[in-house]
Amino acid sequence: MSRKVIVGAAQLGPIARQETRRQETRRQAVARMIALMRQAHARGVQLVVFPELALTTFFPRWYFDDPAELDAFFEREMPGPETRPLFDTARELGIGFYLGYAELVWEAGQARHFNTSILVDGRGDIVGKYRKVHLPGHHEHEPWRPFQHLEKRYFEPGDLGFGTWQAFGGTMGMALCNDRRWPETYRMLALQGTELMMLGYNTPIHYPPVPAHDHLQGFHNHLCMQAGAYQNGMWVVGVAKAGREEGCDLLGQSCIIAPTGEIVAMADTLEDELITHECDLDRTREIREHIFNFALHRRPETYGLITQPTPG
Ligand code: CDT
Repeated sequence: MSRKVIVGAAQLGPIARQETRRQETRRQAVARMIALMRQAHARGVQLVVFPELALTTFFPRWYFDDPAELDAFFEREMPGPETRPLFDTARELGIGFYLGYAELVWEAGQARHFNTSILVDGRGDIVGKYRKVHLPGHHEHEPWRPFQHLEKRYFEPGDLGFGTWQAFGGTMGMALCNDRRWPETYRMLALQGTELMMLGYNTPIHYPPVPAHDHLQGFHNHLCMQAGAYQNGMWVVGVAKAGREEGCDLLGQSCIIAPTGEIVAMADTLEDELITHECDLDRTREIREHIFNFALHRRPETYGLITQPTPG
């Protein structure tokens, strides 16, 4: 059986806030994603990867003190009335997708909020769910910033760990945005055999605490994903929500990275754009059976500190 999967990275351009028309923004975003799925299908794609929080504007850039206003950005069911067309299109075209969204679940009478992604197969069934582990930003309103990054306030850290799923002829892994900057993410997935990691992101170009790094956003984006791919011998598909969204510039540069660390496809706009590549999952072996043969070369007995709480 072929171990090649044609993957599409479906970058999205900006999504407007339109706070009074909750359903409308979702419908528009979903319509744009379906157009990308149809384009992908025409190019033979089997799996489409969408960005993080792909259904709405990147709302952690604002401070909300009204819980109802905040919760309007969250999905209470998946699929729900506005997102069902994505699942119907997957079934119609026989292609799967990864989707990032804000998830609100009720447990024991408590509302819980997660930054979540799901993996949907070509029958339109959810086969995997991941909740973002590394939440960046800050807890409190910091008016000195030109925009907020309140992920730490609005989401709980993911409680599902780093999982893998047998789908699309291989072992699939998921992560979200800031997770890509942490080597532990890739290693946790690789130790479970992940062959292809999907990751959506929303990355502001301006980083208020250290603006001297603004010009390095693109470099750091590729640096961490290319290193993660190579050091763990896996395909990495990183997909942006890009462009000027509500006055905030978001990085583009969505890309597909081979297990050698090479970028094999990259978006060259800041708009809705599909890039594709035929990913041979057996290419993971070039790395995993040689330079990063974990069984042969890892020395976990010397890595204990990595799983200890951070000193200080
Ligand atoms: N969405 C997300 O995780 N964004 C962060 C921004 C930098 S930290 C404020 C990222 O790692 O790209």
